[in-house]
Amino acid sequence: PSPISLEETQDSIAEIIGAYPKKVARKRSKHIVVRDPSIPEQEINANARTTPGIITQRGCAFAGCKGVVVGPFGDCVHIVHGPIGCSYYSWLTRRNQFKPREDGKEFLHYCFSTDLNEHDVVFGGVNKLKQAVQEAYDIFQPKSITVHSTCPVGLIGDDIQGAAREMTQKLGLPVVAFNCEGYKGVSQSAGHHIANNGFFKHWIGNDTETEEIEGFTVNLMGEYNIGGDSWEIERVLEKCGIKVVSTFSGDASYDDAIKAHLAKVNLVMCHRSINYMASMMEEKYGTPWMKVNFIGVHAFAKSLRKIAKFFDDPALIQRVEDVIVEELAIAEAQLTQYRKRLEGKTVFLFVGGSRAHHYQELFADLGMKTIVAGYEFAHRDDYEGRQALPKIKVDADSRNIEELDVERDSERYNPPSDAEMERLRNEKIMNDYKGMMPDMGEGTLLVDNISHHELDVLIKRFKPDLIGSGIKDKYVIEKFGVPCKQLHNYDYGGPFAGFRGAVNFAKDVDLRVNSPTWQYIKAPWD
Ligand code: CFM
Ligand code: HCA
Repeated sequence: PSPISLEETQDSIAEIIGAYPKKVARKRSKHIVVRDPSIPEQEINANARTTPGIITQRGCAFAGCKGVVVGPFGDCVHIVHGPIGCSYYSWLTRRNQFKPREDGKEFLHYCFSTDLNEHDVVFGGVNKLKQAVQEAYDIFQPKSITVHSTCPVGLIGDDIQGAAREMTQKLGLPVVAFNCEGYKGVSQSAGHHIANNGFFKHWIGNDTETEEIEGFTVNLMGEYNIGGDSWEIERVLEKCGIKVVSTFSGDASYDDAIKAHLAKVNLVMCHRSINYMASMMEEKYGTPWMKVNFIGVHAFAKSLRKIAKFFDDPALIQRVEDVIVEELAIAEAQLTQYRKRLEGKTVFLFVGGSRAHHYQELFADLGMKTIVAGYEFAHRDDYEGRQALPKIKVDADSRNIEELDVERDSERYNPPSDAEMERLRNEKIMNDYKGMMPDMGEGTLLVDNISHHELDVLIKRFKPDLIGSGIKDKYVIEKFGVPCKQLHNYDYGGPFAGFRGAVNFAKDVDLRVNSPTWQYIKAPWD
C-alpha cells in the first residue's frame, strides 16, 4: 500500500482539479485514479486529446513513426520529407544504438531531409523527394529507404506513396513511405501504428529464400536498444540457447527484419508501440506472441521462464534455470549494498507507454516504492490489461490509419497446433496482457498524461525521493530539489535492462537519491 494517506491523496486531487475550469476539471478527473484492488475491473481514461493550453510531455505521430519505431534500423536511410526543423531537432535525440554490420552499412548518425521550402509548399515537393531518394541511393546503397512526411506535406497532399512505388521499381530496393504527419492522432501513438503497418506491408516476409531457422527462435518486439538494453537481453538469451531472429527495432537490420515471420514466437516488450505487428503476424503467419518484461532482475527471470515454458523443452527449461541461478547470484551480490541505502524510498514514474510500468519492477528490486505512476500516451489496455486482445485492434485515434487486410498465409510458416495453442492459453503464456493497474498497490495514484500543474502539486505534497521522467520536465523537477532519472534516454547511461543493467541502474539511482546536493537547492520561485 501507498505510504501516503487516502485523505492526503484525495485532498491533492481536489487541489489539482480545483485549479481547472469546469469542463477541463471534468475531463481530467477521468485520468486521475486512486488504485483500489477491491474494484474488479478498475478503469481509467487514456489516449484522449490533450486540452489546449495544458503542458504535457507528449510527442507527435512523426516522432512515434520515424523517431521511435522506424529510425533505429541503422542499415537503412530514413528521409524526412518536410521543412528542415523536424529532422534537425530530432537528430540523434533518442538513444537507440546500432552496431555496424560487416558490410559497413551504418547510417544512423546521418540526418536526411528534403528541406522543403516555400516554393515546394506552393508547387509540390514530390520531385524533390524522388531526387532525394535517388541521391541517397547513389551515395549510400542502403538496404531500404524510408520516407516520413511531416505536417505540411500532409496539408499540401504530396503523393509520397506514389513516389515510393515509382522509386522502388526504379531502384530495385524497397522504398517505403510513411504518412506520419505530426498532427495525426493525439500523440506519438498514432505514429507507432503507421510504422507497424508499413513494416508489415513492405518488409515482413520479403525473404522468400530461407525456409526455416532451426532452434528456439524468437523476435524481440518493442525493444529499441536504448543505452544498449538489447545487447544485455541478447547476451542472456543466447546463453540460454534462445535465438533472436529479428528485433523491432533495437540494433535492427533490414536483413533480419525480412526473416521475422520465420521465428516461432514474438516476445512483446513494449506492447504499446508494437502490438499491431504482433497481432498481424499472428493473423497472417500464426506466430503467437507473449508479453515479457526484461526490466528488473526478477521480472527478467520470470520472463525467461515464460519463454522456456512456451517451447516446453526439458533441456531448455533446465538451462534457463541454471542461467537464472548464476546471473541472479552475481547481480544480487551487488544489489544488496544499494538496497540498504534505497530501501523504502518513494518514486513517481511518468514515462511514455510502457516504462512507467516496467520500471516499477526494477525499483521493487531496490526496495523502492512507486507511489504515483502514469503513461504519457498509452491506451486503456496498457493500464487495465486484457486477457486476450482482439486480433486486430482498431484504436480510437486510428481514424486516419489504414487498417491492413491481413490474410492467412500459413504455407510459409508452421504455426503451433490447436492443442498446443490450447495449452499456451491455459498456462497464460500467450496473449496474456495484464497492464500496469493490477500491479499497483492500494492507495497509489495513477495519473494519465500528467500536466506540469498536476506534477507540481504532487511534488509539493508527496515529496518523492526520485522521479523517473523525461527531458521536458527533468529540470523543473530538479529545481524542486527532487532528483530526476531520465527513463527515456537514461541520462546518457545504461544499459538498465537485464541482470547487469539492474546493477548499473542501482548505482545510478543511489548516486542521485543519496546525494547531499538536493538539500541545498532553493527553487527559483521560492
Ligand atoms: Fe515503448 Fe519505447 Fe516506451 Fe515508446 Fe517513447 Fe522510448 Fe518511452 Mo521515449 S517505444 S512506449 S514512444 S518503451 S521513445 S524506447 S522512452 S516515450 S516509455
Ligand atoms: C519521443 C522520443 C522520446 C522523448 C523523450 C523525452 C525519447 O517521444 O519523441 O521526452 O524526454 O525517448 O527519446 O520519448
